[in-house]
Amino acid sequence: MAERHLNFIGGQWVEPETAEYRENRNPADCHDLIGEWPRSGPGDLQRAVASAKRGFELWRRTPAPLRGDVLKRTGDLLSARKEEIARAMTREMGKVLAETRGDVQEGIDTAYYAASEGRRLFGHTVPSELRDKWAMSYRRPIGVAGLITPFNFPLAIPTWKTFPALVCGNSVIIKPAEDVPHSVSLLVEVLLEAGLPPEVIQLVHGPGSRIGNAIVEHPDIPVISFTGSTEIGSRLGEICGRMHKRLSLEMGGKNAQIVMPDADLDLAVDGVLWGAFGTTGQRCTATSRLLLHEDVHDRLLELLVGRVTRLRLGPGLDEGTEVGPMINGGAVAKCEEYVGIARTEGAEVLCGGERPTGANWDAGFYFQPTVLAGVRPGSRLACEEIFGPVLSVIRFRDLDEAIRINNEVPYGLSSSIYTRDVLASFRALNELDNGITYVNAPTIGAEAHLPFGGVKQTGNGHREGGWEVYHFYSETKVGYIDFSGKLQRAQIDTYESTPA
Ligand code: UN1
Repeated sequence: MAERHLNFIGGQWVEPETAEYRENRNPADCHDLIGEWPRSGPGDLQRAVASAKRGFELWRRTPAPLRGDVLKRTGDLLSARKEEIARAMTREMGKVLAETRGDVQEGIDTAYYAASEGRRLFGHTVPSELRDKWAMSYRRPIGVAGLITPFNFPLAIPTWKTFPALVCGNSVIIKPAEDVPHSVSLLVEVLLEAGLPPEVIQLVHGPGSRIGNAIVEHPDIPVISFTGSTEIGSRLGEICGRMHKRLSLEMGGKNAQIVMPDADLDLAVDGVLWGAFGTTGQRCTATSRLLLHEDVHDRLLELLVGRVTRLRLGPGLDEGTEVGPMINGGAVAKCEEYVGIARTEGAEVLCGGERPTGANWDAGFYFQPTVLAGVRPGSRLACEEIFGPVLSVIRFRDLDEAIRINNEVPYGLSSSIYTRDVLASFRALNELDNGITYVNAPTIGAEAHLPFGGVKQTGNGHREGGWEVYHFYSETKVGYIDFSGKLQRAQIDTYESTPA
């Protein structure tokens, strides 16, 4: 019988009220049953909210540097358990071990940044226009934060949201993607061991349609952070707009790598291999369009296809594997569907395009790394997010055209340009409509201490990571202190009482 895992609600590990559980299986081998996790019901969330409100009352009064100390210990514990957590993550999510180690490292980096932010959380002190009066802004916690996290970074993305929310003094209810419940269960274990008061965190497993929605609809959860599809993000936006909630959305991408004629082509090939096929293409930041200048188009494709066909597909736990399985059958089917669309749109399948078949592959959710050439700007393939190892190649004539093609999609997360021309690099930084642009590096690989996010349909103006996220999880308050001992009226007495 599979091991049953629990929710963490009200300071304890508890069964869901529904008594329903969902199997968590290894996407590299469906016969490998990892365990069963709750499919919670509305009553579970209700109890989580009641407890998180108690947790908030305690935590908001804990000095921020002490809140930071909990995150420091969390970073230490994640470091000590890095290998174990990485293995558990690869087993449930599929990506290769080097990447899940990186995923844990991103959590560690986020923890140490958050720990030190507990000693900053800066406000401003500014002069008042009146005599003997001070004016300052400072930051207050908001309340219970509802965090809804995706499958592709099973630990890092939950830490991007949880750690800043906690350092700012909020309590947290987290609902991880149903395909990867184990990683967040381990994270909650670590936070508790690090000394987080139990009611400050609640973990409620379950379907997005049930628990995710209930979190967003709940009147006592004033701040929501969601990473996932643009379609769901739009629905959450409507609900949060109606309820006047603060909402951070991190959604789709259709990220392009541009290769100029003067680029180091070997470096550009290394970049696109990692950007397009790392994490089996399942990153919001994945390279899904390769824009090639006509002078290097054929040469680069020749180099690229040679390398792609040699990529080693296999279980992420095998050290030799370069590309792991996808998360589930639906993700594989979507890749197949887009290869079909490519054919009807007149693109050419240069390599891949299918699931590998045979005894080695049937138990896992594999799809071959795929390169599609002759993709037309504006076509479905060029504009829609696939979230898999499928790369669309587009030819361009000059930088103006490359910039136009980059910008004519609904998304705007990351972009990249390979060139040795300093003028072209800066024009790209200036004119590509994305939240992140890389020069001579792939579209993936954001670092934890810089703001992360995108423009257009990718986001709603907020950023995760770095210093900006701390503004999202705190409310700015202003204090005026008048020590003149008399009534001073702003705007009116300002000039009256002050000789010019
Ligand atoms: C995501 O793609 O969903 O920049 C997050 C990167 C990683 C995070 C990606 N640090 O690729």
